[in-house]
Amino acid sequence: MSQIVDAKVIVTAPGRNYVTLKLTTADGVVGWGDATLNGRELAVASYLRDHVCPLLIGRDAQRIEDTWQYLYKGAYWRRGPVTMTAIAAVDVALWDIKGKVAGMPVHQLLGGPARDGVLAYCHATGEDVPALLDDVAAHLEQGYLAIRAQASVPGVDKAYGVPARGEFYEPASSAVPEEGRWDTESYLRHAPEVMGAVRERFGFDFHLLHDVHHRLTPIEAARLGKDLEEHRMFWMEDPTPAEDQSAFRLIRQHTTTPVAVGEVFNSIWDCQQLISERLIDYVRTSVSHAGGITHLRRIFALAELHGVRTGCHGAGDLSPVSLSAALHVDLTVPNFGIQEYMGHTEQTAEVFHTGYTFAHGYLHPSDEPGLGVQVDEEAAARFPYEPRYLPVNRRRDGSMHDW
Ligand code: KDG
Ligand code: MG
Repeated sequence: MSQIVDAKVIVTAPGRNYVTLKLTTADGVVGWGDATLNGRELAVASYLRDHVCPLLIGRDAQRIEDTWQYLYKGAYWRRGPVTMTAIAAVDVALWDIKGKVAGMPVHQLLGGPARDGVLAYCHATGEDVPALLDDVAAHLEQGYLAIRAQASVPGVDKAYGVPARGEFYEPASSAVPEEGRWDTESYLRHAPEVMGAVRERFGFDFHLLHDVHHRLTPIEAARLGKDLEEHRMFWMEDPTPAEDQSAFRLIRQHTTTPVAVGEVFNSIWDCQQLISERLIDYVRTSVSHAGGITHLRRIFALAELHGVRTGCHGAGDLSPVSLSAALHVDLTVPNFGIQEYMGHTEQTAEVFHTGYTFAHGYLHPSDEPGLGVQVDEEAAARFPYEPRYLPVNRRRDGSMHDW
């Protein structure tokens, strides 16, 4: 028995807000978990501080599954992003502790590597097509084998995924949500042209991905999927709002462009129909928003049964603790597909010290015991929390649209 003697929540903003859970055992072993929920950070911090941390003191740190069930079933109010992000932070911190106690990296505890490296996709962006093509060229030069391409859309201000030239993309940028304009018809005309320009210039010897970010109706998404077929996409991500699982059947009936969804999912119940009816090709749930390593593996096992592959969300608002944990899982699951790798800012790296590496298109988790990540608490204290919200979108007539 290795008792948890301390549970501490750290809120810090090195470049952006992150919530981190630190668990300490009676033997002095420390485990880290990511509890960041973009734009709703303090809700998870409070859930942990006020309702979870007091329950952890005195529990056996080795009993990961039991603690997961205790927090999930014990809350009575099940699922939801706040609850599942909090449970994820505890779960990941306990896997970190178990690895450190065993003297093994977490991927060894999960069965050991099932592949040599984790295929990663990066983000290439441009305010116009020539700028995007320059960015794709730069990423190919860096060795990436898979690239997500996003460009500005005529008539749409602040297109998703496109930063100002030379800046790191950070959509949660202001103390009240910024408002953008959205134009579906313009996007549907423009997006296939952009992907065509990328293929025309660079050919087909790398994977090309695109994120629709939940903005289309099923029939619009079906049309986009058909228009993208000639460009042989690796996937079309989040074509429609993700909570409507049966919408994906309509998309499926019309196009062979592979479909990925899942970054807003927080439990297996969000994707049960999508997976069991084979309505998607990739499930993109994350370690930190879907109940931690324990629950993510359950989702991925269900996906394996139905021929669906994985594609862990890895945006910058998931902390390096979360990315480290995802890489350990990615290395071990048989139905792994791809891992998003957006990277983090230099300020973030001052607080989170990681051991994962990138080479020739593949990420490699750390071989240190546990997750292989350290959090510098003194550095964290230098970056106080600031309220930052994700933007919202309005259509031309002023009505709300999905962001
Ligand atoms: O917090 C929201 C981001 O994580 C999301 O907008 C990023 O869509 C995203 C992606 O695919 O990385
Ligand atoms: Mg996305």
